[in-house]
Amino acid sequence: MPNKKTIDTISLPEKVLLAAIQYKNKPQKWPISESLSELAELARSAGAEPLLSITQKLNKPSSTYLGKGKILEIKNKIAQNKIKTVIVDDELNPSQQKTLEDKLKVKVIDRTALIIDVFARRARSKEGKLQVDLAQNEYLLPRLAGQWSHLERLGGGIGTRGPGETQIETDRRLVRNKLSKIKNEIKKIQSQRRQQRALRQSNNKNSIALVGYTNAGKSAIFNRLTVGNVIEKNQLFSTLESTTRRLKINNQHTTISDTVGFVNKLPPVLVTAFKTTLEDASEATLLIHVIDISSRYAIERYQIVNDTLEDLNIHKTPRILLLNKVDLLPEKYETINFWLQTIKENYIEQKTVIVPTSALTGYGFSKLKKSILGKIKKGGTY
Ligand SMILES: Nc1nc2c(ncn2[C@@H]2O[C@H](COP(=O)(O)OP(=O)(O)OP(=O)(O)O)[C@@H](O)[C@H]2O)c(=O)[nH]1
Ligand SMILES: [Mg+2]
Repeated sequence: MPNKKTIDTISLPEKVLLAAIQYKNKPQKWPISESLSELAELARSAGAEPLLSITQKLNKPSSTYLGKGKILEIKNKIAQNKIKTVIVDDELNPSQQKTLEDKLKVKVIDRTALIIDVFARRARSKEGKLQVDLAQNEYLLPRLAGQWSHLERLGGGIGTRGPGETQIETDRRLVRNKLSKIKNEIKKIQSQRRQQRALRQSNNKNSIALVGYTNAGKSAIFNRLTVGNVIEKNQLFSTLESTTRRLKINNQHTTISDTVGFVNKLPPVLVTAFKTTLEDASEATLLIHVIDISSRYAIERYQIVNDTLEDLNIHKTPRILLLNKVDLLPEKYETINFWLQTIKENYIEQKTVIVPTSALTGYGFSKLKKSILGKIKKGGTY
């Protein structure tokens, strides 16, 4: 029989409520239900138990993110369901977050902090941990200022000087010092990585990177192509650090890198912090964009990845599109043809090579290898 002490020390998942705005005038990538179910998945990945979700139709977020009535409704739900934390589906500014916490009397986390938290849980290597640390501190810095901004806004005077300001300055200085230390360490790792890459490039001029939405199957494709052993798991952000292996197809040599996945509203602080890791994609001469074709929102995710590649300024790198997980499609061939047609007609340039694959069964891999060879030859640099 476990004694009471043992029971007390078992940490139960934190019960959370999810809140989102359904924007009336802003076109959204997908229905609010899908955005919320992704937020719930992220929350579960961070060890929380999403119990309820609440949405409100608004033109834009208010100074308290949601309207007064909704906040009252949330307050009641918090009391009824012993909710410990509210997670909102957008990035909050520091004052919105503070006001919401004051009103709700529970912790309020935004989508950005949640994604950073998931990354923090997944980071294993020194590089991964440093990059997450960088993102966390970059996220914190403006919010430290925000914590005191209500005093600053009062325009000084009694009660707004002294400890408050000194505290902000001390906190800011500490965070800035930490940031510069992390950046220096990252620079060292970056220069080692660059040397390794330069060495690889001196042996052969071509390199491939797998890119795509998180959980699309990049690592599974990588493992099957290279007999690699990177983690492939049915969870968001399994891969944080990129891995590069040699790839030999019909006596042609190249290298291939597995990279970190993307997600809707990927926080810019993470994109910046993961620049070193993403360099393998930036430097690649061929991108293999992996799409989970079994997802209802495959097209939307494809577009989100495209937008992120554009942000990284690598959208013009030659590309092969993989329609992965075809084994999960109900009527395989008909659905593949439908997709091929839809994508070709609406979304991509006609000359883009599209290959349906299954990393599970190996379907499409000989076509994939041929396509890689085709790109290698066409590219001329290979
Ligand atoms: N049925 C099926 N499952 C697949 C296929 N490819 C990958 N999976 C599964 O999908 C899940 C995610 O695969 P990963 O390879 O980890 O995905 P990823 O794109 O690397 O994900 P992150 O590293 O999190 O960005 C795993 O459970 C895989 O086994 C496929 O072709 N068919
Ligand atoms: Mg992966």
